[in-house]
This record gives sequence, C-alpha cells and structure tokens, in this order.
Amino acid sequence: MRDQAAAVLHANDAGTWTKASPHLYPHQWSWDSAFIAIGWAHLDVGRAMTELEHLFAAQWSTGMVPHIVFRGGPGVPYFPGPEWWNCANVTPAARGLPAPTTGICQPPVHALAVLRIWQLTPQPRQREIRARIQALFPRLVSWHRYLATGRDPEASGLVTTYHPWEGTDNSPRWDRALERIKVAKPGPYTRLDVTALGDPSQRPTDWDYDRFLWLVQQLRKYRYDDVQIYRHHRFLIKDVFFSAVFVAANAALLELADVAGASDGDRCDLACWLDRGRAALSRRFDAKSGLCLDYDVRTGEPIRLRTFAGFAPLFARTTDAGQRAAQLRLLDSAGFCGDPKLRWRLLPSTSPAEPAFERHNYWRGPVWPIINWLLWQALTELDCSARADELRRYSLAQISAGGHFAEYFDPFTGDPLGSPRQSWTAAVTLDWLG
Ligand code: 2M8
Repeated sequence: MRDQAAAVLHANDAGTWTKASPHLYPHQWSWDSAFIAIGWAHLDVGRAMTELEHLFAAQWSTGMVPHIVFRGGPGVPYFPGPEWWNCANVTPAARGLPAPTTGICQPPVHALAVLRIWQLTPQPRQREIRARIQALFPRLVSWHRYLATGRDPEASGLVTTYHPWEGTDNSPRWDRALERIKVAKPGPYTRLDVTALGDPSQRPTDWDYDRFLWLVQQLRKYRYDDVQIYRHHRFLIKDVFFSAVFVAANAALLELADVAGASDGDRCDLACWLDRGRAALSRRFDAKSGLCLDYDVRTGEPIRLRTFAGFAPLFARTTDAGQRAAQLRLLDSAGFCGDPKLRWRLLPSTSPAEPAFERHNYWRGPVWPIINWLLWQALTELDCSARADELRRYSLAQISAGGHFAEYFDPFTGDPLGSPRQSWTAAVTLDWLG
C-alpha cells in the first residue's frame, strides 16, 4: 500500500508542485499541497519543502495564500480558470507572481505540514531543512497575520470565509446563505467537472455553481479587497472548522519557533492568535447539541447543522475538559460515528441524521480521509490514543478496500467516490503507514 501511495504522488508530481489529482484538479491547490507535503516528507523531506516553497511563491502581498495556483498552464482543462478570477488585473496584491491564481484561500494546514517535515527530517539533512524552514517561516507568519487581521477585522478569534470554495464546497453549512442569493445568471459557462467524473450526483449542482460563480464575480468587483468585501459581500461566514485549523496551525508554528529562530514579536502574535482562537471556539460551543456552530456574519445567525465542522473544539485541541468530553461522546453517538449503518466508525462530512445528508454527494455526507487525518492528529494530541488509532486503522482499511486512493467514500458501503488517484488521499495514507 505504501508503494502504491508513493506511486500516486510520483505520477501526479510536476517536478516542483503536485497536481491535486490527475484529471479533475490538474493545478496546485493550497491545502491539498500542505497534505501532499506531509506525504512527500515520508519519501524525501527536500521534495516536501519544495512543494510548500512553490506554493508560497504565489503568496499575495497581503499575505494571503491563494486557493489555486494555476501552475498547469493555460492549455490544462479546469473550470473556472484564471480568466474568471482575473486577479493580477484588478489588484496589485496579486501581481508579479509565478503563475495566475484565484482570489480566495483555504484552511491553513501548511504549518502542520512544516512541523511534520521537521519531525521526519533525518539527522544528516537537518542543517539543510532547518535553513529552508527559516527562510519560509516569515511567509508562514505573514499568512497567519492575514487570517488574524484581514479575515478577522473584529479580532474575534474566528476566521471569516468569503466563498464555499474556501474548503468544503457544497457543505450544507452554506445552504441558507446561498439560498438568500437571488442570482442573476453569472453568464454562460460549461462545467468540466461533471463530464470528467461522469456522475453528477457526486458533485455540486448547477444551482450551486451559479452561486459559486456569481460570488467570484462579486469578489472580483470588490478587487479582492478585504475592506470592500466586508462592507458589501453577501457571503461572510465565521467558519469554525477553518478557525480550528488556524488554532492548530498557530500551535504548530510556536512549536517550530526555536527551529525557525522566530522573533519575540512573532512568538507573541502567534500565542495571541492561538489563545484568541481557542477562546472564540469555546464561545461558539452549543451545550445543548454538543456542537460548535458557525456564524453567519450577514444575518447574525448561528448555523445549526450536524456536520464534521461541529467538532471544531476537538480539531483545535480544546483545553476545556467539559467540552472535550461532550464532543467525544457526540462523536461516537448515533448521529455520527455510532450510526449502525456506517461501514467503518469514521467521521462523515455530514451526519446521516441530518435531512441534508446525501451519501454520495461530495461534502454533503461522504467520508473524507483528510478530515479523519486531522481528527486523528487532534485525538492523538488530546491523549485519546485508542480512538485515534482506530481512526487510523479504519481509514487505511477504507482506502485499501476502495482500491485507487479515492477523493471521498460512501459512509455506508465504503465505495470509493470522486476522483481516483487523489494526491492528498495518497499523502495521508503514507503518513498513517509511517
Ligand atoms: C474541491 O474543490 C474544487 C474547487 O476548489 C472543485 O470542486 O473544483 C474541494 O474538495 C477542495 O477542498 C479541494 O481543495 C479541491 C482539490 O482537491 O477540490
């Protein structure tokens, strides 16, 4: 299995960056690259650093790391391509980059990747990798500073997302916010994803895509300027999952501070963002449901849905013993991993008890290995090693039975769904196999 996972990364390797998948996602994606770097770290720590260095070469002057770097080149089919975003023409923040990018971002898994690379660096390579971490560190801090300021002007400790593509595309968490958008059609377009996959039931609908593309047009109109976006944009969500990854990432950078030779000022900022994030997530915890709830900035309403994101305190390694115990109970309750219909006790993207649940449809039900990897890491650090190890074993069993490193899986049958040979699935497999 290790050889097969390595072969997937090698086949998707474009030399200095890795395609998220061979056909469906033939460019460099931000959080995919972070997971992919964790996979590479098991094969070659230098190649793992290269992955991140090339991603961060496309960092905007604001500090934002864009969600896609269109490194595949103009002839490579992906929709929507760089012309829909037009970033370099509308904002100086996106000029002078090695390749065109999108104008939004994804959860900051990168610091977790750098920490993993350092942990896996063999003694003879430590000098080289330490120097490369030192060189990358200021870019990582500036990325985190962007999230803590541009994406949280209220200094609330929660990151605001502007688009469903900032992580979990068609999650039912966004349904109400999208329903409020009465779109004029975003103009004619042809989707490539449904033809590439051959089964529309596994992908977002055209109704979703109309809104996704309309939101891109709006962001472009605001010139991707956070102040303008905050003033006018219709989709602004305090995303607890994104915020939890940010908490874990700040902790990872603090752990790397000595290796990276971080300044006192940076250490102080990282500690502040970490504490502020943890406290904010703790306030979003709903004792009645046991879930941590996203918050719609435009309506002021909490988003009450049973999804994986509700476990944000666990993902953020909460220090609140009461919340941790409540979340662990909920995790294995009938609404989540304790549902007897599940093939394996793995966390599905949406609870099967939720009316919006769809077992084949992308972020609306299927099990995603990377989400279970993040939970595995968190539970390991929270001293829940037995449950963490179970997640690891079941995840490997699921990926192995699926046969081709699928993007996501049917929670009831374990059938592989989405793209085959998905890089981040192969990458977390390598990490789980050790
Ligand atoms: C999915 O998103 C892309 C758009 O970014 C798509 O559907 O075309 C999501 O699962 C996203 O989280 C992921 O980074 C990307 C590439 O794997 O695919």
